[in-house]
Amino acid sequence: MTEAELYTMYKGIYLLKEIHTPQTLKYFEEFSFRPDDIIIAAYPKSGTTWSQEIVPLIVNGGDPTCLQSPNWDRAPWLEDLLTCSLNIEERPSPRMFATHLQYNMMPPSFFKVKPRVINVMRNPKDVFTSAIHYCEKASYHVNPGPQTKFLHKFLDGKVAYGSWFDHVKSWLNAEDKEHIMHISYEEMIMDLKDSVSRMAQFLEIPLDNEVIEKIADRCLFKNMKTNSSNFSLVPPKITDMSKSEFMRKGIAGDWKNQLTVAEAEYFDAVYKDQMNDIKHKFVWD
Ligand code: PPS
Repeated sequence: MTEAELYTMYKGIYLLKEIHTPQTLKYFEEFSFRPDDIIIAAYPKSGTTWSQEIVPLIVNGGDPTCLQSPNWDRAPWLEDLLTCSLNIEERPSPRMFATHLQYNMMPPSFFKVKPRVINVMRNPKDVFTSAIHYCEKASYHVNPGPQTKFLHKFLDGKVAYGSWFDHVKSWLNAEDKEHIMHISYEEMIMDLKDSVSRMAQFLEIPLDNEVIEKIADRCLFKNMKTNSSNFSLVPPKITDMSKSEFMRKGIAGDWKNQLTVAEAEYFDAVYKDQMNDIKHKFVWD
């Protein structure tokens, strides 16, 4: 199916017609935040689900019972259809959410209330690699087709949720920096314990070293993979995990197995051009 059939245009970016209906987007735009809400902001395939596992564990002092509900319920996407029916207004604080949208697309209440945000970023070449596998199995995404063609769409932001560059730059350039923590997938891969500890500190949730270690261990790829309450619950008609699992490889640098030399060089040239005004030091640079 084509972009016209599967996607809708929202503030200049493609969103998924099935998940982001006009009713859902209205709910999102009118959403009222609380100061102690916690938001995970990540471009798709950057570590959203991973953070939807870590943050609830931090909030619940390491108690794994909070992981019994699916990730889309324990930290729902603000812009998703399902979220309207979760009775979020009744949830006790601190509520946890995720979003794949850019900073400038957040609703007015976000800018007034300034809830805490954990912004997770990942090497865009690995985001692309993860995305091509995901789009092949998810019926609500346009089939990626030939890799180079999909690469151009990805770099031009003609994919669901728009441009990786616009997304990352929007959160890095956000005002009120003190309520936003930036972390990368690669830092989490390199030292998960330190990443959990930094997230807990940012959220001002004191945790014993032992609890931090327990959370980090539980959220290792091999251990998280066994938590069936994550994406493995999605019916095969919607996401065909027989093509590749949602928890696919969970590594940094898989792009080396995916991109041709010419594709990687083209990617680097676009990256250099798009990111030349960004001072943030990324692990992958
Ligand atoms: S989504 O669909 O946007 O919510 O996807 P998202 O969760 O952001 O990203 C999916 C990728 O994250 C990997 N993942 C992990 N990597 C390391 N450790 C842990 N615990 C972990 N959990 C999820 C997942 O495998 C996808 O990456 P790839 O490269 O495809 O394996």
